[in-house]
Amino acid sequence: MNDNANCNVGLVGLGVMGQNLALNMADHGYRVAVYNRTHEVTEQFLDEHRNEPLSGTLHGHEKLRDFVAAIEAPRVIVMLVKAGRAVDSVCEALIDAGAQPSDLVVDGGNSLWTDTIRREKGYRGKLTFFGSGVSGGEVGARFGPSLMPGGDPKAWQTLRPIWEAIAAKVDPKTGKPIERNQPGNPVTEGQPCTAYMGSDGAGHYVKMVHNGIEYADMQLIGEGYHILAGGLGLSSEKLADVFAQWNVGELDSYLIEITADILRQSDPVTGQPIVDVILDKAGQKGTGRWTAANALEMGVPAVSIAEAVFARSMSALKDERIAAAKVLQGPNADIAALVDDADDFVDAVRDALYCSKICAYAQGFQLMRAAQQEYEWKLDFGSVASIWRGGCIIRAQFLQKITEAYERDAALANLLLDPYFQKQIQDKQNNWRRVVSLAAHVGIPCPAFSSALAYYDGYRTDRLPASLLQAQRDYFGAHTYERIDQPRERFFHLDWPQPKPQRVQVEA
Ligand code: 2AM
Repeated sequence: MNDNANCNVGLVGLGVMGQNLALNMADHGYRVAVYNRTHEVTEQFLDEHRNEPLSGTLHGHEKLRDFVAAIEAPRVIVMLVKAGRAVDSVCEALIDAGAQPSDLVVDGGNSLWTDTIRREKGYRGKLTFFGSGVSGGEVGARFGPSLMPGGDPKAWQTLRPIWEAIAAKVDPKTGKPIERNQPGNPVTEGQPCTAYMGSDGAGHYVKMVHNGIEYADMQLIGEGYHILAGGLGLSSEKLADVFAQWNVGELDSYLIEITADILRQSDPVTGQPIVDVILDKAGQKGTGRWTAANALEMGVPAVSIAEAVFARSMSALKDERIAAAKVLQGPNADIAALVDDADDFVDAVRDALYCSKICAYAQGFQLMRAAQQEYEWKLDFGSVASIWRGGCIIRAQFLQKITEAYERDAALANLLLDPYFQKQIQDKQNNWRRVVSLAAHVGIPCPAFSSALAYYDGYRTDRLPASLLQAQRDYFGAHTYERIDQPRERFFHLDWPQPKPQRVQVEA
């Protein structure tokens, strides 16, 4: 035990997320040792927050060895560095600087879950590596993120008091987040938005799926906006009111709320709505792509999540789209001319958005269900939904409904089968179908709306044309098929009549 060791937690990596997480911990009374590779960043950080009303304290260190020595053993060191190589270099450096096998090193970055699995094993005997998803952006990190921890269950017991203190809090009954956005007076009541997800990479996996769902959520909002702005011709100002209204119903969520704010915002340069001057080219950092790739890998039809990723890729082809728009013709039809009652159509788009959102979440949960079998995790889906109710980007009232669905039936095969969600889609599907068909009719792309509808229809169809597909596979490749009148896993092959010889073109 080092006599100078008087910090109860350490934080490495003072990017925006790291800084805010350190402040959040100090806000909750922790004495936080901080370290950043580039020391000026540490100095500047401490300088900027010298007068912040924190009940705990922040202590900067230039040398990693001093940083490690300043933390009470067994140590808890939270790391927020760029995902990838940096995580390993920090771990190696911490080991060199005196970190012990019992010291807990928590990777709070967006690491690939398979890297976390590898690291958790690989660092055993040198340090206790632990992964945690952190969601909520800068403000979440500062005033209460949603935290998705995964790793050794004993290590979780060590981390738990810190994670529960700094996580967002929700009212346990209503699931509504307890808002906080000022330093000092941290929220201590309410249910923390963190829970143990499972061993090794489970936390980072759940965080990745969270981000995949976030991609879908954002794309769905974008499509609703496109249909109403580009199709119905509503102004941004009117649309801001529409989204604000939606935010008091079942769509009540952070992303809908900020969409209303964004649509109300004008460009300081031109005075036009800011959405009209922003280039329509979406960026992506990779977690959505990982989710879609993993869905493909595991054979889970997470179609709306994948379409949301592809929609960003399509948007990125800006120059090609400009060129194609000049030559490729669409239909000569107009939503405004086809809709009698604009308010009624706005409601239909809201319903289409809600139904599609249910499907996107159903897909995300299906994916986690498949992953838990693959990786032998025991994910508690009710708990996953409950910790997403506050703090994170996809926080929404809707997550209370998902929490309740898994409380009703923890082994629910698909969210669509829960009575509440069944009824929602039953009541709203006519509007959903109307919006998707109208969009197709006038040529407005809505890949997430329509793939969600295809997902719903596919999932509820007991006999799909895959029988024909299997016949084709057996015809050209003897891939065999199962029969409806025989037990499963018994495979048959038909000696198909030989294909007719190809017609030979005879020169005249
Ligand atoms: P820096 O200020 O020295 O660049 C987010 O990028 C954070 O990750 C920053 O605090 C950054 O430190 C840190 N970081 C990135 N790569 C790193 C590495 N290889 N080793 C240590 N810290 C790193």
